[in-house]
Amino acid sequence: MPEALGTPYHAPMGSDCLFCRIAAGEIPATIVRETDTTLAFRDLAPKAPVHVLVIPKEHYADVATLGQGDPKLAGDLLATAAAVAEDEGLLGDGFRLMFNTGTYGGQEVFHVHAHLLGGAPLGPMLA
Ligand code: D5M
Repeated sequence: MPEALGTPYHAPMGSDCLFCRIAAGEIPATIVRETDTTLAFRDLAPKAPVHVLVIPKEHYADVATLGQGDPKLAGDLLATAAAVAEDEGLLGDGFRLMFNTGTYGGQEVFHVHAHLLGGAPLGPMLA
């Protein structure tokens, strides 16, 4: 079995966390939207014509931890994702918003992030 989500193993904090460092401005990123609580920036290895990552500035390891720990902040993240989808012209044809979560979910960076993907037909999720 994988480690339980939200355990310290999955929660590098502060300067050990890549996305905390992006949120702090210590590592450059192509930022497309920022609010008081969230940040959206382009993925370094895009899997679609539009591929933006949306994070809370505060560190939560994964979406399970965020959703249970701060539902208001989870809502802020969704609102930012929707605003970016509108800015990127994705509302007409649609888009995919997904959270890889934990080991089985294929999560590689343990600071919760939504992948916003669009700009082309993405096909079925589980082909
Ligand atoms: O996805 C982690 C994602 O993070 C993956 O699509 C690459 C992206 N990534 C990694 N480093 C950076 C930087 N520095 N800028 C932008 N994007 C980055 P996961 O869901 O954890 O597998």
